[in-house]
Amino acid sequence: MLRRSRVGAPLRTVLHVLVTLVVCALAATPALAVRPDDPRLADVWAFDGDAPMGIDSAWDQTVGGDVVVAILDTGIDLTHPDLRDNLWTNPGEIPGNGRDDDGNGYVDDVHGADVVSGDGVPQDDNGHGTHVAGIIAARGGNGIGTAGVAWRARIMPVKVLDGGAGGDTGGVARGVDYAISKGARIINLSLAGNQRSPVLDDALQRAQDAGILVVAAAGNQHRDLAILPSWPAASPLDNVVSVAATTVEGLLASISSFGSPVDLAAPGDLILSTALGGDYEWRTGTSMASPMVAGVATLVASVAPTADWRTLRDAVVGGARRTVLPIGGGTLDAAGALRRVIPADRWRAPGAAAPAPTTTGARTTPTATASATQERDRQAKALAAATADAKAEATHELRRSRLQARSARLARSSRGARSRALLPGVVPVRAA
Ligand SMILES: [Ca+2]
Ligand SMILES: [Ca+2]
Ligand SMILES: [Ca+2]
Repeated sequence: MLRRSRVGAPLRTVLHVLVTLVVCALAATPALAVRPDDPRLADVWAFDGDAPMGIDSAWDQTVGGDVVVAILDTGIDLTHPDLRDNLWTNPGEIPGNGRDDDGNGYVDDVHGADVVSGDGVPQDDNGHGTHVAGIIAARGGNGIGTAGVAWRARIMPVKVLDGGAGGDTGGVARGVDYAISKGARIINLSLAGNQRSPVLDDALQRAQDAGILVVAAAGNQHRDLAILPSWPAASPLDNVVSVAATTVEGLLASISSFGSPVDLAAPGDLILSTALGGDYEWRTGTSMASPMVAGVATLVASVAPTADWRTLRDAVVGGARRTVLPIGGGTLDAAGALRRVIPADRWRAPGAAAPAPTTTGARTTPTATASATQERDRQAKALAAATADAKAEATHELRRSRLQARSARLARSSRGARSRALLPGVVPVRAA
């Protein structure tokens, strides 16, 4: 007894010191790595250090947490190795039992829904939504491909556009309601139409009432939205943030719409992201700029768990860089956005968060970046030329089979198709 007590006391002291040391070490070591090791991350110019959009400093603070971001698009490639681990899961649905367990009208909608076909499988048959999803939340730090802006966030794919990347505002409105009902905090709309739609207006109002921020592409018609608006980019609702696209030089992309209704500009020219079949590809458009902003809003939401669209909007718009571009607001700055919600004494300084930089490629000077981009541009164009014929053939074939299927559907139910086309307040939209 006495002997055990004599030995036990110093042991307890040693253990106490060890535990204290471990606790102190844990407290001093931030939980997150700064820069993920994904091999193709160096090919995403928007994430090349802090210069394009402040991403490195942002990743020192957060990488997205469990925030749910809804992507209303052509669906996503549900088996893509760089997306599947970040998929949102519907807690109310038992997978694969052929039943609509949560009674929302979609059977087995385990990872999102297809509101075009009315089923629970938002599989992408176009590629647009898969690319957009990768920009927001391709899985970072998994040793494959790229990383998204918020690379540990939760993706909720909602298919509102068909295989030809077209749709109507009735479908988009159903997608918005799905996202509201399933707890998304941010909705990305990389789509636009030329006509305003009361049906979509009402849905966006419901999103505002639910506290959701909606990020919308300005459109690719290179026009002044103050004169010729596109929708929902020009929506007067304050929870709708519209986004123009910029190039690596910080200029407005030649296709991008602009004007005072546009709230932000973000990288949208030759962006590398996820593609169908587990692949990667470069795309250009305001469709690529919108998810950059949605991703940053997701980062903000992850450090402000109770914030609604007001705080998220204030962060992305108020934290933007001043610009001379012809838009209503500034250019996207992920670090600037986070500084609006993280107090200065809790801001992690560069380099303080990780023992050593994990950058896979050397940092490039602006000149080197420009020439690297020209090279990438050349490569992308060469690739595009080489595959254009095959794609045209495939598109033709797809269009033909789709037309046949459509004719068959119309023949089966002409009354249903006609009544859908005549729904009041519904107008066409397209991927942007
Ligand atoms: Ca269901
Ligand atoms: Ca089920
Ligand atoms: Ca990855």
